[in-house]
Amino acid sequence: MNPAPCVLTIAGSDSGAGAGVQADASTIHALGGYALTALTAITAQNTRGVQLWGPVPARLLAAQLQAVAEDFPIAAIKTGLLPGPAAVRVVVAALARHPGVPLVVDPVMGSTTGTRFLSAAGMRVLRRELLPLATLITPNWPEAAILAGRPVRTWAEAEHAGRVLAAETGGAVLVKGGHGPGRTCRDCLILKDGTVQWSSRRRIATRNTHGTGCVLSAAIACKLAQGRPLAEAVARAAEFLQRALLAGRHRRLGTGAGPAFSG
Ligand code: PXL
Repeated sequence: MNPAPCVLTIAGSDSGAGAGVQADASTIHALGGYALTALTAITAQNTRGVQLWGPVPARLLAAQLQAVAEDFPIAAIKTGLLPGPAAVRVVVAALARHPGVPLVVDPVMGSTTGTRFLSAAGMRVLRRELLPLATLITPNWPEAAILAGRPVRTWAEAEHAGRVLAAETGGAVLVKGGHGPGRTCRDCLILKDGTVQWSSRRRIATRNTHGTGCVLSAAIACKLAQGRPLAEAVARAAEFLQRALLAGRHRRLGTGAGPAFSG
């Protein structure tokens, strides 16, 4: 049997384990990968929101990235919460050790409950230095609007923002449709060559949506590590998330927004 491919997640800790590195690691293991983790920040959090959070010192983040790089064959990488310019720069420097390894960047800016994680300065560095290295960027509507510098209020505007971002970064962009209106969730994938692929799925009525973006980007990274081409990796990851949301839709874990994937 082939060994599980190593997938590195560079992300924040969620003590409630619905999002962040905990969601990434459970997703990667569920999909047959082996999760390596480099923590960027720690949040004191439950299903009701973030109580307190803080960044991991840049030196400690750099040391985690070096430790895993020295000892494991890393087949794909994803980034989630990056708390500021120093963390982004450390990640960019570490990526030089992994040429040709697929990189999924989930441009996490804050929590749905309103805590802001990435500073304006961090955002500038992310845009200039990290996004151009990404195989795929996975913004939701608010993130796509901020990164593309234009409003995203309709499906057409979502595609437009995605095209702008793809042109600017030279990589592929998945504008996720979870924030859109109606009974279907429509994701827009813009490939490197400018090809646009829309995919629609039934929106699942559930309060358990915490960590959807983390689960999706981790699943995409895992599928890429397993050798799937990008569009297929995205489709299979979205199917995994859909099944997880469906399976957990009535579960009550915590009193607020429960985890999107709970095993
Ligand atoms: O879903 C974005 C996100 C990512 N990472 C961590 C988080 C959150 C949202 O709350 O807490 C650690």
